[in-house]
Amino acid sequence: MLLILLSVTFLLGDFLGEDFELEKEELRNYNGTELSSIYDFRENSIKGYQYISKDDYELKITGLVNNTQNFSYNEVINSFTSYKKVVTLYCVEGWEVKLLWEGICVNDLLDTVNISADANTIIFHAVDGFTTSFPVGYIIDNDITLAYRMNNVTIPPERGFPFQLVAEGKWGYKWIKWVTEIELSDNMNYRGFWESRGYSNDGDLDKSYFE
Ligand SMILES: Nc1nc2c(c(=O)[nH]1)N[C@H]1C(S)=C(S)[C@@H](COP(=O)(O)O)O[C@H]1N2
Ligand SMILES: [Mo]
Repeated sequence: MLLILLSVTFLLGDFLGEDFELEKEELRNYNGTELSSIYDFRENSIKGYQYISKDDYELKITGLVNNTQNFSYNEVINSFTSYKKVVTLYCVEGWEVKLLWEGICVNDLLDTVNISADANTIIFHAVDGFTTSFPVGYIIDNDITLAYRMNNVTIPPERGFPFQLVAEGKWGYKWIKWVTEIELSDNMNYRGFWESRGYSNDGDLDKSYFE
């Protein structure tokens, strides 16, 4: 019986790819704080779910940098210190999720490329063509993280595997999922997907999301 169970688990593991830890349940409480479930969200992505293969994945750091970088998934996960934090994501559609995020600090990634002095904007690109941008200072001064786990499990494909930006203090449309590229730019007027459709460029939670 045990053997059958074990082999079924292995087969399932193979089928799903080892990224999605079957054996681990998501955490619903962290240090006394109740968390939402990672399944509590509405699918409203611009092109639906994206399924990124861990083996082919590359995170590129490009633009106004002295040396560009290409990291594999494992390089990102294993080369940098990881941080954990409970943060709530608020979508402009009126729903929210409070989750435990775990990821690396974007600063640590930027340290590897040596940003040019004239870079003032960071544009994040995703596999579905979605983009969003921030002043360099926002990312650096707030120690913004790029998450690869939520509620103690690997971020599932539907929620942005391999990485989602934890854009604290910003509306959900700044929390880019399925991130593939971080571009340093001097274009302070760059506008991302929703920002070029009338949503505020800074996306600050304490202000209206319309401009
Ligand atoms: N690549 C990409 N990232 C995206 C989006 C998208 O359509 N594509 N939608 C954004 C919006 S509007 C919200 S509210 C959040 C939702 O994140 P969640 O699925 O983790 O709740 O993802 C953001 N990141
Ligand atoms: Mo959203």
